[in-house]
Amino acid sequence: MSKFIFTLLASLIILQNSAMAIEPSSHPRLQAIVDELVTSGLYSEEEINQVFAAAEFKQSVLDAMQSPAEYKLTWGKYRKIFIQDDRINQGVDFWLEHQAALDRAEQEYGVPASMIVAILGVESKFGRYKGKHKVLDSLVTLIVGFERRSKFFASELKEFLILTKENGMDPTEILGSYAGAVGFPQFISSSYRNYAVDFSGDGKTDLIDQVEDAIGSIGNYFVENGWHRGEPVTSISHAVLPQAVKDLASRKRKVQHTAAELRTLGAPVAESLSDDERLGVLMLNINDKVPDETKRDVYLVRAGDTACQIAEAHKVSCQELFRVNKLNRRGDIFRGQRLKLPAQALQPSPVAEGQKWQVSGAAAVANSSEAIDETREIPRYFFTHHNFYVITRYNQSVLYAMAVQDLSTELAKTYEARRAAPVAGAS
Ligand SMILES: [Ca+2]
Repeated sequence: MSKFIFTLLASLIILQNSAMAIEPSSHPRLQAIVDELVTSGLYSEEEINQVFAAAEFKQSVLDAMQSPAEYKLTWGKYRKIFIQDDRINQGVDFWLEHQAALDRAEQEYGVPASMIVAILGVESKFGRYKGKHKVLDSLVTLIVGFERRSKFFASELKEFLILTKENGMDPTEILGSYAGAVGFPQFISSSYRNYAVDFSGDGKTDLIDQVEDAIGSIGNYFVENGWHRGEPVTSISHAVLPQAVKDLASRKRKVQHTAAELRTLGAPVAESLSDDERLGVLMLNINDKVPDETKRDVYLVRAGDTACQIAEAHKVSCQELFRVNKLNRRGDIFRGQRLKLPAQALQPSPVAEGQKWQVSGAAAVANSSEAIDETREIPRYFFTHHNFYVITRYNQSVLYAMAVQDLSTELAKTYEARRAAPVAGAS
């Protein structure tokens, strides 16, 4: 049997079993990591073989990868996961409990305590959900089974193996998300190595068990990604704006307009902002789709789909779908592949009354049975500031950034109210 056929068969066997050991030699990217770490002297051959002997392919990881919340939920549902009393109250408890570290991080990094708490709330519910997947299994599975991002996850696996070695952690035991993010702030390995800090000062940088390190590391992450101390995230939430300003609304992940330009169009930009301050305009509205710039234009291929059927269903030409996705002439696609949809498929269509917010464009299914949050029915226009886009460095979705910002605002309100209120039972 040729080596190629053998490798192919081995891969197929691996893919058919939900949990099974993986040989590094079964995949060139795994073998490259082994070679590099052994050559560099960081791992002995025996040591790295022991690590890989413990790695298992997990179908559950691939399944989870196919349906992250930003794809499958409407903005209304997505927001509700995070903006709810339970999470807000736990967040304020967390804030009061770790007040000193949060104050220190706010001072040192200029990132408000409410923002750090909000990130922890969205990422792990303040450390309650740090992930149940073995990071080693997740990363190996994604390298072997998630072709589109195999290269990225291979890079993360290498970082993970260096990270654990440098920090004296057992790489076969660390738990995290299905995508390999760990600890209170759910850092992936490259972020851990680049941005984590020892904020507790005990000589260890531990995002899994040391909450103080997690708090400081989020502050540092934000600063390293361009956070501007003292600046707002979003400024107004406004339903009535001149049409010319509304027309500027986009979900591009950058600040595109100067305050002067917006003022000329009649936008109520805060007087405190100088003319050269750069802002984005973001709109969230129940009657329009709420496409996410990074994720909206995607169709998840199901078993039995053909490229041209997908094109037809989305009213674009076969040719255009091939071109945008760089498909070969046969239009080969595979189950689980994310196909980009060309621009003409993304024009907002008339929306039936009662239809929900839609997140992911054509891939989202309207759900009219769910009760609509009345307070969110009016269009919300925001001026987004530079700091808003720093949040999208943490997670590329503008919906994520908006959920974090909304949670941060709610946390700050409840925190102030709790501090102002007399302690229950005190006389
Ligand atoms: Ca520490």
